Amino acid sequence: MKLLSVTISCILAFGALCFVLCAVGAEPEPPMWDFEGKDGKDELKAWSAGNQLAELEIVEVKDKKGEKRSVLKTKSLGGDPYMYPGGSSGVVNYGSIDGTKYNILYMGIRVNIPNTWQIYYFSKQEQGWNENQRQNFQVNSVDDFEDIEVEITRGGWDKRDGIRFRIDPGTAQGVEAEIDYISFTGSPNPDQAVKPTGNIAVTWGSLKNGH
Ligand SMILES: [Ca+2]
Repeated sequence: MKLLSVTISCILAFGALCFVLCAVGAEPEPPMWDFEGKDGKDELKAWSAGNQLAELEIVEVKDKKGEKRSVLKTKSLGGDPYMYPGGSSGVVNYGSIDGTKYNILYMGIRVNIPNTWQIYYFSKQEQGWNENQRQNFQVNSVDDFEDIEVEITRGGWDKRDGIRFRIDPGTAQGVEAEIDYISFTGSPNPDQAVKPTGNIAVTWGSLKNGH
């Protein structure tokens, strides 16, 4: 009888150990927002329009093909607009991002004027919203929504973790931005995907060099 109870105890202990290891090993998915449905509107309540931005709102618009898209809409009111997805500069409601695994920012965007946008970030290795942890990228999608892919390397994003971020939708006044989604794992609606026109290699080169 004692042997049986020892055996059961061992099995239970082993099971508990496996459970703990699984929990520790489970990696959080990086955050993704597509601004669809009621969840999208609820989610937006957590966001902060940190500086020089018209109110963040979710609206339904049509793309060039006439397809409906639910988008985050805002407008820059100065040369340094920024917003914190899923929180504020101090707290966010998503698990921090591992830059060694997720170093490409995917966004579906339509704008009224081409402009330079920025991503700033905060990491475990460098706990400040420093200029070093900033990457610029060009958004030119005036005619229709485009799926932008930005490989983030500046400041060592791709070697850092514990990351949270902010988006600066433009670096000038008067940029009207319609953002269909923000993701680090690709477009949530690949059937709608419209790649940037022109030579992709050139586009990528300009993105990578757009520091
Ligand atoms: Ca959307």
